[in-house]
Amino acid sequence: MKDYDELLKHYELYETIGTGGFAKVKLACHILTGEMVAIKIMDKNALGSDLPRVKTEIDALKNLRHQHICQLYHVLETANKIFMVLEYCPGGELFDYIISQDRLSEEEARVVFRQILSAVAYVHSQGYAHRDLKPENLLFDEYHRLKLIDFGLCAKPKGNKDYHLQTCCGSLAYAAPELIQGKSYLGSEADVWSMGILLYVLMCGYLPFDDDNVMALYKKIMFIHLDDDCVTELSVHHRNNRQTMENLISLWQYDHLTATYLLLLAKKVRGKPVRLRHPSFSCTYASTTPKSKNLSLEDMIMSDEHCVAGLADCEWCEDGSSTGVATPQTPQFTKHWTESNGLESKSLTPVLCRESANKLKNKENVCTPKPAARNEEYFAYPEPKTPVSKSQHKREILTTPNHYSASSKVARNQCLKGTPVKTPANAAGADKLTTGVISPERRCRSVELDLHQAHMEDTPRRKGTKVFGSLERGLDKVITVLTRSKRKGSTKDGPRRLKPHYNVTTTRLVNPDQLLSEIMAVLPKKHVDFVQKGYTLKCQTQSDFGKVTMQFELEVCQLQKPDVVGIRRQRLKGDAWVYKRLVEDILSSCKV
Ligand code: H91
Repeated sequence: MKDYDELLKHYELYETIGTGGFAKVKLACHILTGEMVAIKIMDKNALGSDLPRVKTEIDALKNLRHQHICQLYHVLETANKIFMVLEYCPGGELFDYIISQDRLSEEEARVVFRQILSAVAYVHSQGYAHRDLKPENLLFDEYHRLKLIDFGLCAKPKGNKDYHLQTCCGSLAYAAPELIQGKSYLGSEADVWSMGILLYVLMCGYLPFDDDNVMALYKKIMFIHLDDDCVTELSVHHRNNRQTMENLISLWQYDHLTATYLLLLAKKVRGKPVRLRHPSFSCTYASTTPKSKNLSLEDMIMSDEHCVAGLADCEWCEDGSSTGVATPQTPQFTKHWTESNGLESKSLTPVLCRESANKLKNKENVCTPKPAARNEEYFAYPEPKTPVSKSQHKREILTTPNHYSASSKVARNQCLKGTPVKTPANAAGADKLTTGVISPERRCRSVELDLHQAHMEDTPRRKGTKVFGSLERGLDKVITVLTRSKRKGSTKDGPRRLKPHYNVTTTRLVNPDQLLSEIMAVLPKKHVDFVQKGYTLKCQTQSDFGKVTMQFELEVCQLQKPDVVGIRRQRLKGDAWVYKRLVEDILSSCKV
């Protein structure tokens, strides 16, 4: 191993802790100081046309020194390899942290975003643009401080800062419109766009523009995407097919159609049903109607006659069954109200959302209130995190964030003693390799679709928002509290003992073997190939063409206080959002 000779003079090499595109990242210890480092290892022969990317990154990192940028310490080049010795960030990716919390509170988002901003402002001040800003490229150090990594796509235009770039790069979901259009653009401006996406992800826990289909995603980013619900409603209203309707709206003539589309969209944004009213429906403000003057709230509820909208936020639902809710009588009226699938609805009932009901209580307006009849489906836009929700509380009980895991601490201690760190993956069939059943159908994509469907069937979810909840919630399904006596049945060498960490999903289970077998039973059903090593399952998915699309590890571990079993999860390769969906699907499918 000539290539490693020089490196091994100065560093003790431990396990692979990650992969980044064409590189492998290993944990190591700098012998003289005893400090842990991360070493990015690249094979020059495998790099091919990507070699300039590596040079770009090295050049940039040599010029950048900032508290929120991963520090480059040492570069070694041999005949076949390039080694980059980098600051070790044991706190994991910002991406994993966000999903473990669902989303960040405004306070925490502010702390996190300020660090990103200071790193990116510094990068720009030095004449660079990062061009691949995303939560996967921000890691936490042991003090929970963020460090920006992966400068392989960064650009330093020669000459002035206003030099326009041409290369389209980075992750589509975070890419600025000018960049994906192939226009020339300013690198720093493209970074600012990505930071906007990042801020959205921090606060919402999902992407603002997201689609499985690349073309559809492209359209959304360019705002040339028309909202499906609004188009449907307008198509039904105008008795046009969707395509004709889309073409007409896309003319953007700022006529009545433009107004109706935009106002309908504005309603949707505010969480209201995407419904058009019949043109004969008056917008007269109710309090001006003489008849309404002395009516009590109850009178108003019972009287169709007085159900004059006029309220900015008067809403309607299709459920006419509620008591005391007036149903429009006019046949013509009923006929025109439609469900969003384009079919005529049977009975449509005017209802009020909470704010309107409150106004009613303040005896101002007339319309028939229905308590808090907000349609979940329409909450497609960010809701800032509120102090403590029920589910949040539940999660907090289940997971306790910690800055770095036991493994890294053990490694650090051992490094200081000069002992190589071995990551024991012992117990149940220790060191015996068990290969999972490899399904002939390895369509990762179908897994995603199934997942979506499964969740849709499970619980009504918000459209456009998270398809699934937190990993912890997924695990609620596998919660089975086993008796202590059953635990005795488990193998002699138990799973690794780990401290709570946001990459560790806590269960209420006490039997690791049972959880392990449950996960192993679920993986093939999700088209995930795996190799078992002790309590660690090394998982991967492949495309139809046999390309490895994702690699990750699931490790059943033992937690203390509470003394329960957990699952450590680690993404090694693949799209972070696809990984999130898949792992949540796996965990929520575990039935013990
Ligand atoms: N993602 C986009 O996997 C997939 C822990 C870990 C700890 C690290 C320090 C530096 C880097 C990675 C670390 C790391 C990329 C690092 C720095 C630069 C760089 C690259 C990596 C992965 C790559 C591996 C990362 C996480 C993100 C672990 N990683 N485990 N300390 O270019 Cl500048 Cl590729």
